[in-house]
Amino acid sequence: MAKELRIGMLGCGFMGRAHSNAWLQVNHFFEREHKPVLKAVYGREQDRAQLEKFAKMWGYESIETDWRKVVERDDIDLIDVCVPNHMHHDCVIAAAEAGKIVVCEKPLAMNAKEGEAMVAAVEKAGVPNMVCFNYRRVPAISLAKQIIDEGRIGRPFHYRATYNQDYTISAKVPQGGLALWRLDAKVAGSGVTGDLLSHSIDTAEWLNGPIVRVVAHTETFIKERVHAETGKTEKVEIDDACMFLAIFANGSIGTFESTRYARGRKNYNTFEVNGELGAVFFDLEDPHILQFFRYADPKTGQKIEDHLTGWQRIHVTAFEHPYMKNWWVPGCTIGYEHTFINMFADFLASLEGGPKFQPDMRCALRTQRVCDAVLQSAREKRWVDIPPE
Ligand code: SOE
Repeated sequence: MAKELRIGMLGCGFMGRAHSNAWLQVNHFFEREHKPVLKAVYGREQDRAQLEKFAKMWGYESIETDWRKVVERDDIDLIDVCVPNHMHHDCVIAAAEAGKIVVCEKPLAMNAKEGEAMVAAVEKAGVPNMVCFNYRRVPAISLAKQIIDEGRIGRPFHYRATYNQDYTISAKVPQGGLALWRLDAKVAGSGVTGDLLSHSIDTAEWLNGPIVRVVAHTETFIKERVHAETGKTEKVEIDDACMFLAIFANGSIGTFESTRYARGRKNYNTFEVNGELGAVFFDLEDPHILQFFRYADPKTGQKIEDHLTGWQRIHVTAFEHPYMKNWWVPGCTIGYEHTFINMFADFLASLEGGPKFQPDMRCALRTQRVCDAVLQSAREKRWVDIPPE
């Protein structure tokens, strides 16, 4: 029986597009009882032209320039928070208090203190909630999770993650404004740590369990940039690059590297996990491939015959692979936008009595705590422990 799920979208930028597309597409590929309806979208008065264009392109029934009005409307069931990070806290708490289902873009918040208040609000209200770490729903990453959970790499020793881009190398790139708020610490909270490493940390903890200790170094290469909104040259307060070492609860050790100054790298989100029996490697710039190295059979302990040992490139497009039976025929790839569709399909399934959706806000708070510990470590130049939940 179809059930309307009336969406109130907060934000009309890059993530507003990715989410709107996913809400519109999800019923075309996944059988779900809920039918998303794009009811209203919020954007700032000063961005009205963009807001109107956005509403028209995606088919929103109405626009609002005061986000609280969207939250208060009783013809809306779900608030989707795609505004910049400094607004997540207020929007999520208001939405929870209004009894709405709450979806929030990553990272959860500006810091863990804000995140704690958000988790308390959604849990007090008892509303379904989720945070959009969309990369868990890349089929090849889900397959890596399956392979690890099946014991096929055995005891893990090393976890190695990178998340590198190159779009801020020029000193002429301004900070702030609709397009570049991620460079403005007052709006983003942090630089690559919150924006990019939060993805790597979410994936790492999902695949390899909790991180318990970190030591980090951050760098800001360009110290001042023009602010797009004030027109003035202002100090850059974000981390342009961050590297940290991590110790996992399972005894394995990790390295994490992220920068927006890796000339040539656009969205180079990679991980490799090396275990006793095998290894997996993934690169988001080659998203439909999972590399798998098999050293020994996990059930028998028997070593793979020498002449067959080697890295296997698995083209993750078969019906048997995660999510792929809902898409095309084997061999036909899917892309970035589909990760959001897969994610909302899982979230709708959880609303309909399916498995509990993860990451919810409580889970994303852990990622936030690791990010905070990384930044604290870089500031204080020492190892920092991450408190257990
Ligand atoms: C930044 O460039 C960014 O858009 C992140 O904010 C996204 O979360 C990431 O998926 C792609 O890169």
